[in-house]
Amino acid sequence: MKRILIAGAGGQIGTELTTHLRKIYGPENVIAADLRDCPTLAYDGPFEILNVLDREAYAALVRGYNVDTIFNLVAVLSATGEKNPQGAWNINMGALMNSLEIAREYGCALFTPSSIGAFGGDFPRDNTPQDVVMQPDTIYGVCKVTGELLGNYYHSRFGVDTRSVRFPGIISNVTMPGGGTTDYAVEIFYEAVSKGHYTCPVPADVYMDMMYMPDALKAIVDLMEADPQRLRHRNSFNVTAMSFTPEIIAAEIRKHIPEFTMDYAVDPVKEQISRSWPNKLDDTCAREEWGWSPDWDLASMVEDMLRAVRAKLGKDQ
Ligand code: AKB
Repeated sequence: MKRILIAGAGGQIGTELTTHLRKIYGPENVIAADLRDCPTLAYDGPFEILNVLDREAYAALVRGYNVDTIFNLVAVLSATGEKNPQGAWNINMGALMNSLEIAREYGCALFTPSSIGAFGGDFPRDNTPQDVVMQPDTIYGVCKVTGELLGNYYHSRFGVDTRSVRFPGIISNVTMPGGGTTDYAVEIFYEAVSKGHYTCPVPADVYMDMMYMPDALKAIVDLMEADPQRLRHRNSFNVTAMSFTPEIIAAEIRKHIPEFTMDYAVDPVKEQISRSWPNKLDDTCAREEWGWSPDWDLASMVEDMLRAVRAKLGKDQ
């Protein structure tokens, strides 16, 4: 990776990935692009307004900056996708097809995240294997499975260096996630610090895989820098760092904020989605093929999130 374009850089992963990659590869070599203006991303490196559905404009950026690696982070997430499935398909698949075609034409490597949302149907919920039948119940999942297949197809058919991980819920304290089923695991910190109370939209007993942002950034860089000879899989690797229910994360927060309370107003869409996903992934293939290993567990993540959110909300005195 020498000249990098991050499409959808203004989102939850993109804002922190831009900063992270600029530290490693040099600010001038990481071009952030988003549909909306993002002044913080323009501060220390190139930023461009880009509608990824406009293939000509997208290709012109790749040509103009002599890009060799594309990160396609444009996605309508699981819960929002169910409000307008056709719109979600058009955006998610339009962004992916343009990214694949441009990567093919200009010889770029391409990273597009997949998700635990790619799973669904009848599959082992515990220690979900890397290779299993995937029959997702959401349009988001349908897009992710299609994206995985297309990524592998473009690799085998055209030799495009496509790579991907199936991200769990990403927990971070810089940019809020939006429209996902796992968003509760971020919102809970802001509500715990500001109000001491959270009303959770996901049922108390549902386990989902989660990961703290520093591990997500590490996974992306380690996979993209991995020796291709070692990769038996490409699109997409199971990765996880922790798995918990709303009750378990609330109990962990209570170790730091004993008066914290939580009740439930379960969103039926989020309930149905979350119950259709794995409880916990088996990420052995990622560990064996490119050395994946997370640094953060539930206890260390909660401690660090509370410190960061308290500072952000001015509640750290
Ligand atoms: C969502 O909840 O839709 C995302 C995801 C797990 O892909 N955070």
